[in-house]
Amino acid sequence: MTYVRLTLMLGLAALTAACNKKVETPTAAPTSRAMSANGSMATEASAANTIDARGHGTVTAIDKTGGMITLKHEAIPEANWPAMTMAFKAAPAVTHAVVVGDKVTFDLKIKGSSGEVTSIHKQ
Ligand SMILES: [Cu+2]
Repeated sequence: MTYVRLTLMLGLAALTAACNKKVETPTAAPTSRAMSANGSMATEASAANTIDARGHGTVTAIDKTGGMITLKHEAIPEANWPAMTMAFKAAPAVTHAVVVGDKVTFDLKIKGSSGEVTSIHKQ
């Protein structure tokens, strides 16, 4: 019984670790450091409210099963973000609407240092 419980807990821990890993993709990590160094994103975002913003950029990666899209985007003044490449949460309607390499205009809901692409259009 104890053994089963322990295995379950370890399994959950592994799952959680995998989840965290997914959020902090290799592309997102260096950019968020750049943002903190810049000072703008962290301070602006820790206000905890959601910011609606529009961005322009290029699709560099799509993870349809994980519901993520990576965009090399231009500066987003609404969020005080410099130009960067980062991963965003995205619903299937977004991840299926474009392909890697597309130049796009997108709408964002930004919370903290992460965001979700709520709609996307090829430029
Ligand atoms: Cu960004």
